Amino acid sequence: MMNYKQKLLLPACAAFLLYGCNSEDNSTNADKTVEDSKPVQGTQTEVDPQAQAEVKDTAGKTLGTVNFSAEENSVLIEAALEGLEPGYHGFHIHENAACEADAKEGPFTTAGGHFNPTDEKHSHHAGDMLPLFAKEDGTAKYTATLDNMTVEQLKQEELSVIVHANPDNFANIPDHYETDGEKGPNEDTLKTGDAGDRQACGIVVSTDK
Ligand SMILES: [Cu+2]
Repeated sequence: MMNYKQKLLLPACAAFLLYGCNSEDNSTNADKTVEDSKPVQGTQTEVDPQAQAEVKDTAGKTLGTVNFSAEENSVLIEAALEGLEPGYHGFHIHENAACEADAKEGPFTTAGGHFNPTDEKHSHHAGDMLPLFAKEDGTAKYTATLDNMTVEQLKQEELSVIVHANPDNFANIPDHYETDGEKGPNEDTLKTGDAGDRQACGIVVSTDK
């Protein structure tokens, strides 16, 4: 298992992988990120995720990578993305390994619904994750630890990661809201969290050689 210091360094290294190792992107901002995230005492801890997803937008541009690492009884999820609209974005694991920007029903719709092997309502789906927050400059750094999914599922179930246009309401619609006489969250909200269009997608792949 990872020691304490390695855990601390992981987010910095995720950013390093995105900005530092990709020699095509050498903007001032990227340089600053590398400078800020220098490992202490010259140690070079490598991120060692068991699964990852390269997230691309509807134009096929890579926005960054989402890494999944096993922790004790949970999954550490780390992402460094750019090119997003500032603000909160719904962020989920979806049930199909398909990221078709030109899908008939709309971009990335072939990724299907949220990964939900136990047939739960939204906010209890295995694929429900904390929202992604993009800063004014469109970058997002993300670290979360969840136990509603496992690394084995992420490696084996042929899944994808979706970044939505809107925030996820986690179906938290109090009963004083009604739609067509129905109090609280309606069926659609219980499926999707009303997170809206699918703006970016990445197929989850195992990093096993
Ligand atoms: Cu989603």
